[in-house]
Amino acid sequence: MKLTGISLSTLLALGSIPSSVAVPTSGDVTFEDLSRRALPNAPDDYTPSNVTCPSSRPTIRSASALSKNETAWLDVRRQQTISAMKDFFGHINMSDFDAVSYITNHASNVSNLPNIGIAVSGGGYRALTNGAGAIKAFDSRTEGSTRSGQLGGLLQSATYLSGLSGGGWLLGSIYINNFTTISNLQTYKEGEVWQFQNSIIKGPKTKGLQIWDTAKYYEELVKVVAGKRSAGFNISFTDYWGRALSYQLINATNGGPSYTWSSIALTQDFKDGKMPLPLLVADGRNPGETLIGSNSTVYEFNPWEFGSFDPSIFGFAPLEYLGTYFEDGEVPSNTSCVRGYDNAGFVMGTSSSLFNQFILKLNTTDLPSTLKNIAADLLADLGERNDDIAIYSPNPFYGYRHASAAYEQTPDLNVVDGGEDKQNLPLHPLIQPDRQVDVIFAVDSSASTANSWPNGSPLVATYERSLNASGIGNGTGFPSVPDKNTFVNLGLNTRPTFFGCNSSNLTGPGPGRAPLVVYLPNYPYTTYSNKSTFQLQYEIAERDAMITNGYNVVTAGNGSRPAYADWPTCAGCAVLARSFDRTGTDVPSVCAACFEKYCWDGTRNSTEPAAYEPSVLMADAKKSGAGGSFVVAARWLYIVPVVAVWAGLV
Ligand SMILES: *[C@@H]1O[C@H](CO)[C@@H](O)[C@H](O)[C@H]1NC(C)=O
Ligand SMILES: *[C@@H]1O[C@H](CO)[C@@H](O)[C@H](O)[C@H]1NC(C)=O
Ligand SMILES: *[C@@H]1O[C@H](CO)[C@@H](O)[C@H](O)[C@H]1NC(C)=O
Ligand SMILES: *[C@@H]1O[C@H](CO)[C@@H](O)[C@H](O)[C@H]1NC(C)=O
Ligand SMILES: *[C@@H]1O[C@H](CO)[C@@H](O)[C@H](O)[C@H]1NC(C)=O
Ligand SMILES: *[C@@H]1O[C@H](CO)[C@@H](O)[C@H](O)[C@H]1NC(C)=O
Ligand SMILES: *[C@@H]1O[C@H](CO)[C@@H](O)[C@H](O)[C@H]1NC(C)=O
Ligand SMILES: *[C@@H]1O[C@H](CO)[C@@H](O)[C@H](O)[C@H]1NC(C)=O
Ligand SMILES: *[C@@H]1O[C@H](CO)[C@@H](O)[C@H](O)[C@H]1NC(C)=O
Ligand SMILES: *[C@@H]1O[C@H](CO)[C@@H](O)[C@H](O)[C@H]1NC(C)=O
Ligand SMILES: *[C@@H]1O[C@H](CO)[C@@H](O)[C@H](O)[C@H]1NC(C)=O
Ligand SMILES: CC(=O)N[C@H]1CO[C@H](CO)[C@@H](O)[C@@H]1O
Repeated sequence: MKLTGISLSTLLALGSIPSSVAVPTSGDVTFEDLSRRALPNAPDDYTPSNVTCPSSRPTIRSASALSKNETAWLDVRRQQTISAMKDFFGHINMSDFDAVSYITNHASNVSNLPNIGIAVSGGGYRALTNGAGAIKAFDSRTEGSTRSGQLGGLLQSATYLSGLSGGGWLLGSIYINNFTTISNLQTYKEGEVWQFQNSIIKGPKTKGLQIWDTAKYYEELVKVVAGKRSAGFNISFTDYWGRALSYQLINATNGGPSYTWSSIALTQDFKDGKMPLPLLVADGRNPGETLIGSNSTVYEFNPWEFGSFDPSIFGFAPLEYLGTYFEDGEVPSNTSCVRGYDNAGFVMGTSSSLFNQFILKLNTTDLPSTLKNIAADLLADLGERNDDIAIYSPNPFYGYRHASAAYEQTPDLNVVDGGEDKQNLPLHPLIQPDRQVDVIFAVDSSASTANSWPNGSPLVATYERSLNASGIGNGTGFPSVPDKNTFVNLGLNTRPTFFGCNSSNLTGPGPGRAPLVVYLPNYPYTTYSNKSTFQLQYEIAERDAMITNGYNVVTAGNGSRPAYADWPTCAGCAVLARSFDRTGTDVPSVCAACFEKYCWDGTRNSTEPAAYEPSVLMADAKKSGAGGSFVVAARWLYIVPVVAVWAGLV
């Protein structure tokens, strides 16, 4: 489909679409200049390079506190979130409780105010699109999202936004493209990002009429990765995978080989605290082991650092200087520093390295011969049991005396998909006591049931891990959650549910020291959103229908599910819950009613449930008038084929 330069409204104006069909705002295209984005600041494109170390040489630091960079940034960010929270509560109906004044009155001591985190799960493009719908609903820049009863502004109020695997692709798409909006990502045209109709296996199309030559795409992937290899770095299949992802998420023409993850910290809007702190999660495979267990190390990439709060490492390396040789936390005096290792695509590929296995096992007759040769070479080098790892070599924690022996002694780190330890929601960075997060909006697009729907599985995994308080849990706290069968039997995977309302019933360091978790499970509001994790091609209409469904997931039907008409109010109460505790404020009656309704009450039913097969909830809702975003979805599904037929493109 080629709509280059023609906006949808132009097509409509030409009269070939019935004027009774309203134009969705996201289709009213203004093609934004994509050159305004994070920084392509790597010294030599994809190849990491030796550079002179800065005068204060990079070091590995202990995880015993937040970094100085984060601490300083938080002061700036928290001022921004105060006005954002006032705006947010300005359009949330809190009945006779004046939440705006509450925020104003407590603004003199920011630590009394809510500290919000948002977590977007893994699950391939399903998780990217469903998560995108969530972010779209939470973003005050989305048209209509700040009308009464909408959740727009929650993103602006949040301190942290975490993602892993497919959720990490979403994070990268937003942050590397200068904290752009989902609406913008949806309207970028052919030759730009998010053209998921072009399979990642076959590569993007270039601008204009020419169809991208798949062979040339693979030649590029190989050539660019070869540069890194010939500079002396060990590579893994994730290098190729990260390059391929970059054509979908960063730049369709050349895959943006010089964009680094650490450059996010250098952009002015980030420094000014105008966006939440992005946290990307990956897992570590313990040295000498091939299975990823619940005690595997969880890493985070924040804009300044790469490392882990887990006792196995308990340290952080400066992200910009990843690839540098460290010994016991120092760069030896005769060694130069390395920059450019933290390529943004490589970082996103690392968090989603589960896909390595999938691609390597694709029916090989479907793969171009270039890829078959790469696969064969790599498997010969690494062995099949190493096909899903990203190699981080040299290991920045080499010789680091505070790391466990296994990590201290290994010359390279094996980093894997952030969901491989079953914690498919990136909660780990948000439950670190130092971050003092009060509430986590957890958007779960996991394929946990046989039909690829969620069933609370990532919450169970994180809860169980946190129980090992003196070991791998290392001081993290988490609300008590029930087993997966209970999630299904009680319908906790069909609607928003709060866990941890009772702040004295938590694991970890003590009362109130774990966040309230708002579980937002993928559910079929307007489309069957349980696509396969390994579906790597989405038509534009399918992509947009998924995004709209995600919008409905987090708004509980956007005002169109009568039993959940109180949802925006109750989301507001979830934001305030821990703050009420700290300020000794009586819970207003409107919130008491919300907690009564949305908090898990401790009931269990662990009987094996029948097959879970929910149906689309609002399939016939399209004629019901203005307002609900499900209406927009229905219009989209109608409009896109009409436009395509009209333009002779099908
Ligand atoms: C993508 O890369 C091409 C080639 O370097 C460049 O001309 C184009 O401006 C880039 N696009 C964006 C949106 O940055
Ligand atoms: C990023 O976006 C902001 C807000 O839209 C804009 O003011 C800024 O100029 C952009 N930054 C860059 C580097 O283009
Ligand atoms: C991090 O903080 C140090 C000072 O502690 C500063 O020199 C450095 O520029 C900061 N890094 C970034 C990316 O802001
Ligand atoms: C706000 O919610 C209350 C119920 O809590 C309801 O009675 C009232 O009509 C709502 N106000 C608006 C403006 O929606
Ligand atoms: C700010 O609030 C926190 C948390 O309630 C409290 O521990 C701290 O003492 C307060 N600081 C001041 C200066 O009042
Ligand atoms: C993880 O658990 C396994 C089995 O319980 C154990 O053998 C291994 O030593 C543990 N690894 C670490 C790093 O704790
Ligand atoms: C980078 O420096 C290291 C020594 O610090 C050296 O071994 C390596 O060959 C250099 N790489 C390149 C590409 O110059
Ligand atoms: C692989 O693909 C080919 C052609 O697409 C098909 O004929 C063959 O049956 C497939 N093999 C398997 C094992 O799926
Ligand atoms: C590459 O991997 C091997 C095997 O783990 C290791 O001995 C070597 O030091 C690594 N090379 C670099 C440059 O990290
Ligand atoms: C409180 O915690 C215990 C486990 O410590 C759990 O069994 C119980 O269900 C929890 N109750 C609620 C309401 O969360
Ligand atoms: C528990 O769940 C099972 C399976 O869904 C159901 O058949 C049963 O009625 C439930 N029991 C109760 C007490 O609700
Ligand atoms: C709270 C807690 O137990 N923190 C520990 C986490 O692990 C490091 C490294 O083992 C310890 O030093 C901390 O005390």
